[in-house]
Amino acid sequence: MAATTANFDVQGFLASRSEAVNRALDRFLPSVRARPPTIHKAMRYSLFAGGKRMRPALCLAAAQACGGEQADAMPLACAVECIHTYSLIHDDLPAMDNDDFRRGKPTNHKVFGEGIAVLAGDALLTRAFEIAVQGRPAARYSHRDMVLELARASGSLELIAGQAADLEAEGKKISAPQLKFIHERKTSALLRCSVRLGGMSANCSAARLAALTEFGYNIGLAFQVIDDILDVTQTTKQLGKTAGKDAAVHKATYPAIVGLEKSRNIARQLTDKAFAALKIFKGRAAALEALADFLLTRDK
Ligand code: GRG
Repeated sequence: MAATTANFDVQGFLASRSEAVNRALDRFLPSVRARPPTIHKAMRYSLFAGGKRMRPALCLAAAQACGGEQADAMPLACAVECIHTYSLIHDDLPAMDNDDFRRGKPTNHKVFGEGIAVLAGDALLTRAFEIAVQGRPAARYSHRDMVLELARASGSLELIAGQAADLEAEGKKISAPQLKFIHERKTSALLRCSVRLGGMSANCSAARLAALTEFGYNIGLAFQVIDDILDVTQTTKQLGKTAGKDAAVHKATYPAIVGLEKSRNIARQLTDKAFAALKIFKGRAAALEALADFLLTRDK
């Protein structure tokens, strides 16, 4: 645990930021009365199904570390959450992971059918870009920079690359470096993008942006290692999504390749690297440190 983390109320931070993010998302999303209502109901169903809101919280915490205003970071925080939720809806489809539960509820396609679930994901992805440009640009970072950041993180060299490589690895034996390639893209890219956007909204210096990039990269990798550990150690009820799935489909994961104990050590080491990257903030990054610690010790 980092020195400043012990006194930080991370649960309180997450609760207050989630509330603010949910209010903003509600404003940014079309009403369920907008025609045709089904698509807007489906978008809102998954978005408000109760995720942890880690990416927006990280975005807002990064803005805070850089001395920024929450209001300037909020559209970017919401945009990232929309992209994340789209990726979950599509990942759960029968053509991909074929899952029945997500965020403790039946998956989007189970409720609305596959066609609408595909469209709800598409609509959340495109809405994200509209939302991202609702805020103020910063002196060093234009809306173009922010949109590029989001597009790159979610495109075919990052998030989609990770998902495609993951799909292709199914049922195959893959090496630890191949697994790291998948994790860097499938999970780390969007987490890294979240903190970078928070920093950009606060007009951070190039050195601080580099520090946030290093921090986001490492917590992103740690996040996925922990996710894989939880898939083995927790129940479906606890996770709100199907547990034990990785082993059932012989998915390559860190616990499968190096075992649970070594996986825990890897997550710890990655989190330590993330902490080290925050030195430049000289104690102003308490929320980021606490969130990294929370991610490491989370149980769902
Ligand atoms: C379909 C383009 C496309 C990408 C899918 C998100 C994803 C990529 C796959 C889902 C499976 C998975 C293990 C992804 C890695 C990222 C991850 C751990 C997502 C779950 O994030 P949480 O735990 O979810 O933050 P909540 O529901 O709390 O927001």
